[in-house]
Amino acid sequence: MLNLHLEHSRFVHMQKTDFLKITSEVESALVEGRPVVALESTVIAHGLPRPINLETARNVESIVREAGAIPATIAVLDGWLRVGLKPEELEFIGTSPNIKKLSTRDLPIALAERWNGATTVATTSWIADMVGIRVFATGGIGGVHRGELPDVSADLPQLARTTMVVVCSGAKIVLDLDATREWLETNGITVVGYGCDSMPAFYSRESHLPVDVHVDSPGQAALIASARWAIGLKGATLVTVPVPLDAEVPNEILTAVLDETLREAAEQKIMGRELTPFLLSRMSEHSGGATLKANIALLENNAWVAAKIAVAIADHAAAFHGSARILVEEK
Ligand code: PSU
Ligand code: MN
Repeated sequence: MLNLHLEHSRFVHMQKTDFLKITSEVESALVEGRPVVALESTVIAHGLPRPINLETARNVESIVREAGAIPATIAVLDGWLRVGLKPEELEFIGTSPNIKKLSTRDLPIALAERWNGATTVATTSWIADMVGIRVFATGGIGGVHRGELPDVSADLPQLARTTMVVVCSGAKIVLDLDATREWLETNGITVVGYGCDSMPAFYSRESHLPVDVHVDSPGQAALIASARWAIGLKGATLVTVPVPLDAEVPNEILTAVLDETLREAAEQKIMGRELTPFLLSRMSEHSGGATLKANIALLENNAWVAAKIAVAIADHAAAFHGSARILVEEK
């Protein structure tokens, strides 16, 4: 009894710094208010085939740098929340067969049990928010899956809890896009179309679903996000960017491979955390690599846009502070 009590009180006093390691490069950028872009690791470990996964992860980091920001790839290594990875650590995530896919519910277990794991959109945005990173680039967010069970990605509630700019190409066609769009609206997540009027559908540049606003520059997106921070409104600013034109998957190919892929998942009873990686890899096989090409192109493009938004936020931070629009009515 006594032991248990002592153990308990020790754990109660644990803090986030007991579990968190940030590279000095990312930390000094954050301290000095320079632009940083968070990147997820599930796409590296489970979203893309090898060896193009590692190549893409490296390219995405370089693109963020070229655009003027510091990349902070996030993962869990040996039970540590890691913000910013060394090249050999990135390689480990991209090549080791024992990297778990960690969503929100898994995070405490991963820390306590000292796992190695890749972070999803949900966990990456949570960790990024905790350390004060404001912009996060990914491929596509999770959403409401099709099918009978209401399988809703933890990405959605996490986006509602953290005030982060999340740059993505919408949700994947394998999801129930209408239900996903409704969920975002209900939960107060602002959907920004970056050069588009409809919400992109990952492999497709367009969908029948509206965005809340069309912007044409990183500065416009940055201003919308900053307004959100200024008033303390929780939830993400979801900046949706269409896949580059030359990598878009034609509709005929998409509809053909989609039916086949969803049927396979149902037949093989693929569920839970396996479902999204399964759907992505089967679609790529059925489309002769067309969806994979699109996936890589949009990841790289989103990294560029995210970095430019991070730069705009950093450039204007001082100005926003100085000119906050608090109107005091005069008598
Ligand atoms: N989109 C991709 N590749 C991916 C994912 C999304 O193009 O690998 C990953 C992201 O990490 C996202 C996760 O958070 O899939 C969603 O999985 P689930 O539906 O199990 O929540
Ligand atoms: Mn799920």
